[in-house]
This record gives sequence, C-alpha cells and structure tokens, in this order.
Amino acid sequence: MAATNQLTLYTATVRIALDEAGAQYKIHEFGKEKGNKPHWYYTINPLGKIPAITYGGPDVPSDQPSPESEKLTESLALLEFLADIYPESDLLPADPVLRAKARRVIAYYENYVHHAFRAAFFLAHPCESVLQAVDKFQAVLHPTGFAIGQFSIADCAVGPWLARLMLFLRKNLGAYSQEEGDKLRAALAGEKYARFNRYVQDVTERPSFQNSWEEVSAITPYTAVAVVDISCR
Ligand SMILES: N[C@@H](CCC(=O)N[C@@H](CS)C(=O)NCC(=O)O)C(=O)O
Repeated sequence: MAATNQLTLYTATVRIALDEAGAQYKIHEFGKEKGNKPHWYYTINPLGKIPAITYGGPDVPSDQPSPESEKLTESLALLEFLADIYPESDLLPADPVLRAKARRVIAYYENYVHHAFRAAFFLAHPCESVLQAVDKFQAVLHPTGFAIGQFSIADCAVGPWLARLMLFLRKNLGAYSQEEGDKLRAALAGEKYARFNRYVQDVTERPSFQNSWEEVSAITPYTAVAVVDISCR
C-alpha cells in the first residue's frame, strides 16, 4: 500500500465517488487533448484512456507523475478502490448482500442497457430492445431511493451514463429514425418506467453528480460526434 495518500484523478465520472467520500484530491482535465494524450500520460495508463488515478508518492504536479505513485486504471476497479480506501463513505457497504446487489446493478447496466442504447444510437436497431433492457434494469433497482437503497458505487458507475443516454435521447442524437425516437421517448415517459425515471432523477439531483456532470457536458458537444462518446466508459 502506498506510503502517502496523495491522490490525483485523471478526469472522469469516478469523481463522484471522491466527492461522496469527502476525499482530498487533485484533478487533471485533458480538454482538447482528450483524444490525443500527452506522452507523460502513458506512464500512468499505457492505453492512454481515462479515468486513471495516481495514488501515493510525493505531491507532484499532475503532468509530472512520480515513479513512486501507484498507477490505477479501469473505472469500476477505481470505484471499488475508492470504496476500500474510504470505508466510512459506505460506497460499498459491508453487507455482502448489498455488495452483490451493487455489482449486479452495474452488470445489468453494462450487459443490457448500454448495449441496447448503443445498438439503437449507432446501428438504428429497433428501439424496442432499449425498452426491454430498461425494464430488466429497473427490476433490479431497490424499490425506492438509490440503486441499492443507499448511495453506492453502483450509482457512481451507472448514473452518469444513464443521464448521458437520456440527454442524447432528448436531443434526438443517434442513428434511429425520428419516428423510432419519438416512440422510444413516449414509451419511456410512461408509467411502466416510473421506477427507472425516478432513479435517473434521484441520481442526477445528487450534489456529487452535479459537480462532475458540468464537466461532462462542457466537454461533450451536443452533436452527432457526441454519440461516439457513449462507446467508452
Ligand atoms: N474500460 C475502461 C474504458 C476507458 C475508456 O474507454 N475511456 C475513454 C473515456 S470514457 C477514453 O479514454 N477515451 C479516449 C481515448 O480512447 O483516447 C474504463 O472503464 O475505465
């Protein structure tokens, strides 16, 4: 384990977990360099992807990472790591059942919702598959409140994506036809998806979400190019 608790986040929605934990951290934003990372970043993540965290080592400028810090990547691993180093945040509760439920919500989002939205947005697949995915997803949400009742890494992981997908849908971005888009919007607004809509509303109203959402919307232009962004997590 690192000898210091220096922690630098290289942008992304993992920031929600840091804010929830009340962590002290530095943030490095890439802005226009997002798709073409500077060479020093490859010492943190050889894949050049964000998010990443440097942890431990001396407190150095974020564009001069120390060889002494741990370099951590993969958003879900980072969320679990933050829950581990800030146990008092309860982002991943001690109860094994709740832990399994938090991980299940993330898996349902990834395995069903993300794929279905992508197929509709990129490949103009019938929007019906989005509704089926959302239905499966809402069935594993706690009946009220956040994904497992209390706020957890599940909300950090899926909240920003759901907000982004719903934003794209509202803005009519994607390969689906106007008619399919209208059908999907109308169906999703229905009573059948009340739990899903309430969940999206609750997560997006959370102050920690609002902090990083401004960042996401600032770097994501509302154009067809923005749709490409949903391919990453
Ligand atoms: N599975 C990785 C995906 C990382 C990823 O694809 N990140 C995107 C941003 S969401 C990225 O860095 N894209 C820019 C690039 O590929 O250069 C994770 O969850 O961390």
